[in-house]
Amino acid sequence: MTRIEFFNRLENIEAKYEALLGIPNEIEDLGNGIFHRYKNPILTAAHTPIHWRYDMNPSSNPYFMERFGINAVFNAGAIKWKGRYLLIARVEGLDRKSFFAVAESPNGVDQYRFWDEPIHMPQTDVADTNIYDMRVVRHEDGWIYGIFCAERRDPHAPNGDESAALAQCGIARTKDLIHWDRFPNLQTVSPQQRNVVLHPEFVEGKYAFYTRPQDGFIDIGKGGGIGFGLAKDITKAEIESEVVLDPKVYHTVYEAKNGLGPAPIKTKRGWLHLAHGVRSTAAGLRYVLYMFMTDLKDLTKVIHKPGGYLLAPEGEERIGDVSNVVFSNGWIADEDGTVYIYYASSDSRMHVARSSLDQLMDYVISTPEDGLTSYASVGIIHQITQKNRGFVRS
Ligand code: M1P
Repeated sequence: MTRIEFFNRLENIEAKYEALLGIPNEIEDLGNGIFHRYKNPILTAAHTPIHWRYDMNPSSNPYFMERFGINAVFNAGAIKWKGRYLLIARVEGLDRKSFFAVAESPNGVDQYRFWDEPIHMPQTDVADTNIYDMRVVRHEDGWIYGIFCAERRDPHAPNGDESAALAQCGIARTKDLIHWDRFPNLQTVSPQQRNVVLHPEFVEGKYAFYTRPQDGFIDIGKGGGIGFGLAKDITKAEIESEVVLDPKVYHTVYEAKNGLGPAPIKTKRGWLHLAHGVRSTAAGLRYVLYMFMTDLKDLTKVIHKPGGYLLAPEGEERIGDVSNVVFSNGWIADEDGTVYIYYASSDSRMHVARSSLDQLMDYVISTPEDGLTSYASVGIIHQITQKNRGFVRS
């Protein structure tokens, strides 16, 4: 490749990149009354900066080839920061290792652009192999916390088993989203923890965590459900006892397992929660999003829970590295009551849906609960139908 060809290729790649970042997003028509999806994914592997991927020097990269390829961008935490809508995304290289990187948008729905460098997350004494799925929590102690999964090979794995892993909850905090202090991983009685979330307020003067106790990396074993526990000291957090507040239930969308999404949003009626539920199908696992509300005083008491899912994979969302998955660990409740729900599809890309606090509260409070039988479902339709029969359109 000549020098001219090299720089032509660079310019073409830069032009294509800028065109991608400039595509305006459009909201879908009609929606379902609960939320509106936006049509385009907001972050993909192609959104990662060119200078992360290419060596731009013709003498060391004569073919202008990618030197560090990105496989996917997904499962992003979210926070509004200095008037901008930030995602702290899970970026996964071709080498399968994930890391965190901040991407910023002026409006929360398009023009997402990554900051100059990924986050340099410090290691603890025991090195992680992989880190992912950060929940970003503005805590009332004044810090911004990143709570994430820190994974390494299971130290007890037999020789030859190169897939047995140990998942723990990593804890780090920051004031500027650039410099992070890392603390030891959360200690609980459960051998494995993924999908751990920090509650934004102190509870009984302690740090409160939502957990997901699990016996194995893949096998739930005797664990499962969304748990809750308190830790005195965030710098060496330890939960002595966990209470399961939202268990998995037979023949529901969270039959196989579940896990909390982002930190809950406080409303006048209760804490609004977004979670993912998983069930096994003949085509593999299916991940959907669902919601519930907990009591303002007793955080372990679920007071409202609509039946079924809020959002399930649709269209191209159904296809990716791990197909038939939607997963959320970030949402932003704006000052005007708008709620942006950030979700990933099939472990491949990020999307956004728009709702409002009023809509989500109405959805959670007034949607019938899961009756747990076909008979009960028909009963709900009967009630709605009867009500409609007596209603006169004016
Ligand atoms: O592949 C789907 C998701 O699987 C895991 O979620 P869970 O722990 O509930 O099974 C996570 O590893 C998540 O990153 C991934 O999106």
